[in-house]
Amino acid sequence: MAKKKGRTPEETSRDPAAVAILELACELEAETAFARADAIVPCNIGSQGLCCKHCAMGPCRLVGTVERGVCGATISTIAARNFARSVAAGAAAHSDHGRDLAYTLLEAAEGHAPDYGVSDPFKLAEVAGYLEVPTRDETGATRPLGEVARDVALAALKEFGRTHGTLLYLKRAPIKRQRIWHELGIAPRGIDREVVELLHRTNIGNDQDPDHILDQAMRCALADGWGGSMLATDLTDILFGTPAPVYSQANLGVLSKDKVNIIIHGHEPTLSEMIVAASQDPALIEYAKSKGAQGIQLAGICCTANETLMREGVPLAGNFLMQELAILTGAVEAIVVDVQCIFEGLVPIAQRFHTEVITTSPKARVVGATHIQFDERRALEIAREIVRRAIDRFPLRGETHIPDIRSQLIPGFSHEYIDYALGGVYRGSLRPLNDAIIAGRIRGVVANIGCNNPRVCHDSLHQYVVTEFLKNDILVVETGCGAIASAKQGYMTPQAALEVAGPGLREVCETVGIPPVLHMGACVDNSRILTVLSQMASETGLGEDISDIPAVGMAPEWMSEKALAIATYCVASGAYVILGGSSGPVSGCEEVLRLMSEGWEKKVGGRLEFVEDGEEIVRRAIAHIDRKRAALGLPEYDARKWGRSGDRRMSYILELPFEERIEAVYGGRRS
Ligand code: SF4
Ligand code: MSK
Repeated sequence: MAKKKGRTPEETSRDPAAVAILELACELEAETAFARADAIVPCNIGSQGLCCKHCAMGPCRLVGTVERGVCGATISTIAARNFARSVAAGAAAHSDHGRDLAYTLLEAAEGHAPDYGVSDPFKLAEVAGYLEVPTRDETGATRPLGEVARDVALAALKEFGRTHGTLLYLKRAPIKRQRIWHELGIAPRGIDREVVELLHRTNIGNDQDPDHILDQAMRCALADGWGGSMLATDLTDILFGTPAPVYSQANLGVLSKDKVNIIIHGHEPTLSEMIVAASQDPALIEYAKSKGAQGIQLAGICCTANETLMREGVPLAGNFLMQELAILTGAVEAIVVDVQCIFEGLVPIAQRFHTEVITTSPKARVVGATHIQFDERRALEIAREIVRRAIDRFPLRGETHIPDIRSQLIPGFSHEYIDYALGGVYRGSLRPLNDAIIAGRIRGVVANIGCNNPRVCHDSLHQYVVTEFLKNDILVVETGCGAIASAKQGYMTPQAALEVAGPGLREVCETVGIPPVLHMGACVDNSRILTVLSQMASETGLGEDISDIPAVGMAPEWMSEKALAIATYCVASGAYVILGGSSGPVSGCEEVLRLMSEGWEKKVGGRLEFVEDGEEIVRRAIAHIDRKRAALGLPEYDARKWGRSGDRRMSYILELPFEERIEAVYGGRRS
């Protein structure tokens, strides 16, 4: 930070823990992503989607009077192709993650991965139903769990290379939505096929109709949302359990001054779940003590963090932009990474401390890191080896700077738990949520998801938009690094509803005992949001399709191609989606911007917009919610109708001394 004139720490992040460490980075002259972002001026042509480098006749930069590339490609074709290729990359990343989980389940079911098993047999049976795997044999007897698990894994793998028909999971969408996909010809077939076809179509000399290219971008993204990502979520639940509320903490203050700190970072839960188990191994805890530590503290960054948080309550050290900052505390013995969102900048920072960067995936190595390849067949053994290595680093630890900042949170809101919380064990349903929206207690729903981006003041847009939505009685559901931002802000406790939420939302949260911001998991778990929206559309009162629901999706600080894939599958599922923080990757092409907003709205009922400013994001989102309410014939939202519930008066009254209680209730009259 110190070398270049850039933003001050306070201008760089809204998170006080991050600001404290950024001040330390200035003192140490340590380089972080924030400093690199200040030093690198983004390419004005590439950032608008106006540069094509798909062949060696280019790269062609379509600026000034240049209207076509060497091959004759127009600005619209180039911008659409660039966007589509990002969607393909994002869909590939999520879906490949899902494939790995299918292989893990298969290995476990066939007895080759003894450290894994079926943790949620109910979910296994449900998924078997979707994948047309019988759970009973010809005689009607229940098939052994291992056999069903094996067949579910094989059926899941088949979806990646499906040769005929469309993805089986599409039937989980509302009927009307399925019809739209089939009529438009964008119902995804094999998951891999859609990624490959999109890359094929955007190769030089192929699809040269931007609208048609974007249709395939939707089909590919749908293969992610209703295919790879949804499978990843379901298979993770089968293997490690379907999340339910747990208690945890968030921010750098969860690191321990006295214990061995191990950070898990990346996306896949297969190794991190084993590291959770290894860190609880009494022999390893004793080993840590033998090295002078008081124990072992695990903490997570990014979506590996979200996976282990949701199921095990492993605390969150921070979101995407805090991976380097965690090392700068000087208190991290090892940062263990698998795939996606891992900074190459971790190694030079770690080399200034005693921290070991350990890569584990055969798909992602980093020069200068230690590579310990993960193998499901020896999962716990490898996890133990990693934990032991971290412990060995503890005596090398120097001065530490752990900010004493952490927030409480209650994560774990799978769609199954939301059903249960709202409807109880015998009649789990989203009916109460629909009713609250119909009555106007809840004005609508916002899904706030996605990354951080150092081009934006860290967490600032997440914090701003979420606060505004809560004040406006809008229930917020979250995943990914946006969820971690809210967790750090303290919005994921039921108490937050009393302090921040508007009167109607507060009533609902008080009644059900839920936070006003629900943590639904990692970035692959946006599939859970699709499931909730489908269920809401299936209940009566809010139309019959996702596009009818007063809901908006957004990623105000997005940076990853995965966010583009997520945004596109949400739009293709009928949602209005806003990507924030910049003018967007196709801002140089009016036609493509129009195709993705008005064009997609006409075709699929959802629209994608790029909006830089937080206030404008909130304004457009609320306007959309109110428009959808009006279209459904729901009463106009009116905050004055709510907030005088008996509960609140009762809790206030019960705290009063007896005489004052009588006064409050009867105005002093006693019979
Ligand atoms: Fe240029 Fe066309 Fe080649 Fe792209 S595909 S680099 S526009 S010649
Ligand atoms: S980790 S994709 S920065 S949400 Fe899923 Fe966070 Fe975005 Fe990576």
